[in-house]
Amino acid sequence: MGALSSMWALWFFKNVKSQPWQCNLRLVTAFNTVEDFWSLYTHIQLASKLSSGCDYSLFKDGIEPMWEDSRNKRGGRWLITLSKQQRHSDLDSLWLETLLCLIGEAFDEYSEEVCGAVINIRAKGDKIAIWTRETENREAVTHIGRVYKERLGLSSKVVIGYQAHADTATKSSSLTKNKFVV
Ligand code: MGP
Repeated sequence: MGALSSMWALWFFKNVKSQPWQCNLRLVTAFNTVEDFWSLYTHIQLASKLSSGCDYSLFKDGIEPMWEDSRNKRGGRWLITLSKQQRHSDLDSLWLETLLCLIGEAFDEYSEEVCGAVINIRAKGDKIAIWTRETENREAVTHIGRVYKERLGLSSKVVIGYQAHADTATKSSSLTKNKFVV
């Protein structure tokens, strides 16, 4: 079996508006081998087939996919925002590449800064993000951003931003300021 460096947990979120956000979040399963990753990936719905309001999250085992977790609360995310059209053309391949970056620990000595990744299926435009532990670790954050952008094959003309969860959680408008861009 191809052992992974970390144990990973897949979570599913389904928006039931009558319930508090955290009650809609469910742990699906955890795995730590390449084979178990692929059998899970081929068994579940493609992200593009989920209904609006749903999320998948893949996080290191023991880290809950929420701002409040002690391993997330000082951190932030590299956010990829997609157009509505990209759900059909790009979403599934960008998400799979994101998952492979995570389980393959693609960020060199900074992979330990990675907490997980989230995909939000939304009518207004889907989002994919990698969450990291500590916004103040500038070198780690920017390295992860540069590698991630390259792995996704994004053009150098595309700019992606990193936002602190503390800012996202307290924002009053729909725009959170970027702490870093690559
Ligand atoms: P969202 O699901 O991350 O994005 O947050 P969406 O639906 O695109 O909305 P937008 O505001 O980014 O345009 C939606 C809402 O879910 C947030 O405003 C919070 O109320 C709640 N929520 C999301 N996250 C990731 C968390 C979290 O980590 N903790 C808590 N307590 N609530 C969260």
